Amino acid sequence: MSDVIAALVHASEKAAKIARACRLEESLFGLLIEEKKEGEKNKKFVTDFKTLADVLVQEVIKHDVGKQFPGIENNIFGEESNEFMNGLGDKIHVKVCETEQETAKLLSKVLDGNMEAAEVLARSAHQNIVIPDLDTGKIDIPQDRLGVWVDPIDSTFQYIKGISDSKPNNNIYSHGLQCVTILIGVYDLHSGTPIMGVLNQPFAVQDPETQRWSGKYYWGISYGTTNVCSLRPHSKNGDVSSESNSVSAPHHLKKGSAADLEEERFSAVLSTGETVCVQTLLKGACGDNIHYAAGAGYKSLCVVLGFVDVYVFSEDTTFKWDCCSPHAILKSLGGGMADLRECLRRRQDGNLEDCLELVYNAPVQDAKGADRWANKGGLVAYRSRKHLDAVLNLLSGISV
Ligand code: 2IP
Ligand code: CA
Repeated sequence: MSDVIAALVHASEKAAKIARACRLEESLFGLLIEEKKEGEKNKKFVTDFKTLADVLVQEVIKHDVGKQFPGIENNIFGEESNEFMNGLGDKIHVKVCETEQETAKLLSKVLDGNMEAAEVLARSAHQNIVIPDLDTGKIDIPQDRLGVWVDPIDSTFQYIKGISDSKPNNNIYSHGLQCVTILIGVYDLHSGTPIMGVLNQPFAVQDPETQRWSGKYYWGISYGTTNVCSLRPHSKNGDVSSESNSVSAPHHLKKGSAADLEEERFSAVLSTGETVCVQTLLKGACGDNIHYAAGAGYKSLCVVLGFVDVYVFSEDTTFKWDCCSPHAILKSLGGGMADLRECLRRRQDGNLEDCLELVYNAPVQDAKGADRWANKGGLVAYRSRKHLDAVLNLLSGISV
């Protein structure tokens, strides 16, 4: 099964290349933007966008992973539908075809006959990519238990805006291309628990001379008693992961009255869409250690990398595809992603220990479109249980 994570990392790297290729060419990028249909709209944005890059990335992931593990493609789900409308009003189902030429021909229909652009995209969809060995060890997970959530491009808004000169504060980018992520999460179809995640940041570092972007990726597996994460085994060789590890060193606190107080303190990253009430409570507890950032995937990454202790969101505008991948990675690191409201409800009923983690196999009843897969109760992403408890203590009074 370690082959599955390698296939997912491989697919995410190809996806990242496509995402970068689409941004490189301004005119091409302009061509790719299309409004979402009513049922698919994330209600938070007045204007939300579906891009061909988004759809193509999702189809590439389906195609490549399905080719290696036949059957799995039927259990790969995502935010995007592959139906696309071109300028002439023709409905086209975007997919990766057998050959590069066939894919180019299909894409040219979406691009109103722009064969040059279609060929560039088809080339990136069919390109060969080599990734280093992942060093996962041997893990056996029955393939027919696996479901996959894909968010081909999270933070589409930042992707479309394309700001490249945003500056980080305490390692955290509040906006900009750095907040864009590609999320591939695997879960158990029966229990709904997350098992593996790949989180790819296609625009992680920009070369100041060439202006070219390079990406980073992170993965984790949490299955039974096995927990493996890219941030651990690779911590000594100076690669992506060791750099992230160096900033994520946990601070160990001594027990005692002052230390207990310290334990209540934590740092958090929030959405700018967070409610005033929750923001006020968190500001009171975290002081200056409150940050704001775009992208559900990117905020989760800030927790994965230890830039902050928690990502709290009390609203219902994140979805299963936003969370499955980072959730699996956090789980592999000893943390998780809890359903905020359900945890608070259980506490109010006197069950202090009983927390509900997000699950990925159950749609919201009576909901339609994207809302079927919304995280209705909000979320808390955390690396350590004590930080989850601190958040729940703090928010125990909000209405559930
Ligand atoms: C969005 C994206 C937004 C996020 C929202 C997600 O996904 O991650 O940035 O809002 O919850 O659903 P916020 O940045 O306020 O957390 P997408 O970009 O794929 O629509
Ligand atoms: Ca998303």
